[in-house]
Amino acid sequence: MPPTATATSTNTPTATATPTSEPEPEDINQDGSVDVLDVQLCVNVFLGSDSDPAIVSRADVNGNGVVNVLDVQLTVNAFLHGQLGPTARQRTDPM
Ligand SMILES: [Ca+2]
Ligand SMILES: [Ca+2]
Repeated sequence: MPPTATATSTNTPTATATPTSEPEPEDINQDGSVDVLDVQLCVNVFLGSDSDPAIVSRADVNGNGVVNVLDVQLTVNAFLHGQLGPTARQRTDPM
């Protein structure tokens, strides 16, 4: 009696990755990446220790006219997501 070969095909459609040409809104210093420096800038504006108009306007990440803890939270989230992003996107690789 030959063993029956069970072919399990787990073909998941891969989402087309759209290249992000525009800078992320959380990239407050506009150096091309959201990192701890952007978090620091947002916190500085929130605390009132940074009054540079260009920084202040960009620190308002959600664009509601004020820089508060929500903008800091968005920047922190973008920072953490950027760190976890590349690893999370490799989960569709077959083992
Ligand atoms: Ca940055
Ligand atoms: Ca805001």
